[in-house]
Amino acid sequence: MSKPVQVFVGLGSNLNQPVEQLKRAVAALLDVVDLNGVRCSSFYSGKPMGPQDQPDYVNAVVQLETYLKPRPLLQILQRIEEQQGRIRERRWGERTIDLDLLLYGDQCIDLPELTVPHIGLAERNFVLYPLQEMAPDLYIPQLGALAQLISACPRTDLQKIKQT
Ligand code: A4P
Ligand code: MG
Repeated sequence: MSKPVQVFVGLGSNLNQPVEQLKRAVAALLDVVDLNGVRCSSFYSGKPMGPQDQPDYVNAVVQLETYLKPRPLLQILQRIEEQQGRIRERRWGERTIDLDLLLYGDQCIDLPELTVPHIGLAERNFVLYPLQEMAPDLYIPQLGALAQLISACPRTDLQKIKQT
C-alpha cells in the first residue's frame, strides 16, 4: 500500500464553551477509523479576525494521517461541524466549530468546494503558530517555509491556553 498522506486541520470556535467544542471535535476525529495518528496542538485564544462584535476565539491545529482522498475527508470534517450544531451565517462570523482542511500532503487543490492550502493561511496567526508547534520544519505548497511565514505574521494577542 502507498504511504498515507499527512494532513493538518484547523479548529476554531467562539460560541458555546469553545474549549469544550474543540475537545469534542478532537474526540470525534480520534473516533474516525480512517484517520490515524491524530494529535492536537495546544489551544490558543485570540481576538476575532473580521467583525469585532463577536466573542474571542479558541483555535488549534490537528495533525493526522490518512489514505482518504480530499473530498471524503472534507465530508468527514463537515459532518463533525454539523454534529456540533454549526450553522453558517455571516462571513467570518461566530461559530460553534469550524474545521478547515489546511494542508493535504504537499498537494494544491482547487475545486469548487475545496481550496488547499486553505485560503488566508499565510495571514492567520491562529493557524501558523499552532502549526509551528506541530511541525516547525513544514514547507507549505505555493507559500513557502512555515518559519518564513511566521516571521512575517505577528503573534499580537494570540495566547496559549493553559490546560489542566
Ligand atoms: N472550503 C473550501 N476550501 C476549504 C478547506 N480547505 N477547508 C469550502 C474547509 N472548507 C473549505 O466553509 C464554506 C465552504 O468552504 C465550505 O462549504 C467548503 O466547501 P465555511 O466553514 O462555512 O466557511 P469558511 O470558509 O470557514 O469561511 P468563513 O466561515 O467565512 O471564514 P473563515 O475563513 O473560516 O474564518 N478569528 C479567529 N481569531 N479565529 C478563527 O478561527 N475564524 C473565522 C472564520 C473568522 N475569525 C476568526 C476565526
Ligand atoms: Mg471553514
